[in-house]
Amino acid sequence: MSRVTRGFQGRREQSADLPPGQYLTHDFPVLSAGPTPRVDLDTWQFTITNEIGTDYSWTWHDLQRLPSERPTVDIHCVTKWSKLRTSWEGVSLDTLFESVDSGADYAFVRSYGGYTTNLPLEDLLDGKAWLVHKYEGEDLTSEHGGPIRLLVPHLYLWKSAKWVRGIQLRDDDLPGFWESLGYHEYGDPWREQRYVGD
Ligand SMILES: Nc1nc2c(c(=O)[nH]1)N[C@H]1C(S)=C(S)[C@@H](COP(=O)(O)O)O[C@H]1N2
Ligand SMILES: [Mo]
Repeated sequence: MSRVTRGFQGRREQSADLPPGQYLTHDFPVLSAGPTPRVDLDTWQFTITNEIGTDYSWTWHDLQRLPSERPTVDIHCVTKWSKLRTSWEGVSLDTLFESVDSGADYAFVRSYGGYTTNLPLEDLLDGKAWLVHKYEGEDLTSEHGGPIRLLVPHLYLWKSAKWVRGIQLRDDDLPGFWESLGYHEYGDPWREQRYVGD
């Protein structure tokens, strides 16, 4: 299934597609808080842990057997660049969560390399988030989070954890890396929720 966000209908005023304070870029900047970790697909695992500690894990082989989607979405970085109509390929989080038993409200996302970010669980569901391994038809490069990253395009891009390795489901919210350093806990670009208090 292909998903298309606003901006699909031909050419239009760029400003109408851009959240407040954002500018359009055509290249793809790399923003990483640390070195790029080496992630080997042969040993890659993605694990969802529910609030009572049950683990649900997928290998790369498992992931490849699941239905794949090709979302075309706009992405917005808190450092003010946006890219419109980026295309990706991967597995919807809805597909993974079909087998997960949880009543938790919050998700704490962990990456290989130690990066973390948090968001309400509902922001990962209902067609809003994917584990992606291709960008514009090519394997996702390691600096952009390859082999596999999270994509949550309706929130600022710091929520889209590169080199993602798992999600811990929690009854209480726990701030991730940037959220602990003053970024907004939710990060809606359309409400310009960049920093705490925005
Ligand atoms: N693991 C990890 N994921 C991460 C980051 C990071 O430093 N480490 N940076 C975040 C931030 S702040 C942004 S803007 C985007 C940048 O993605 P890009 O480098 O592919 O543009 O990744 C997000 N995901
Ligand atoms: Mo960012």
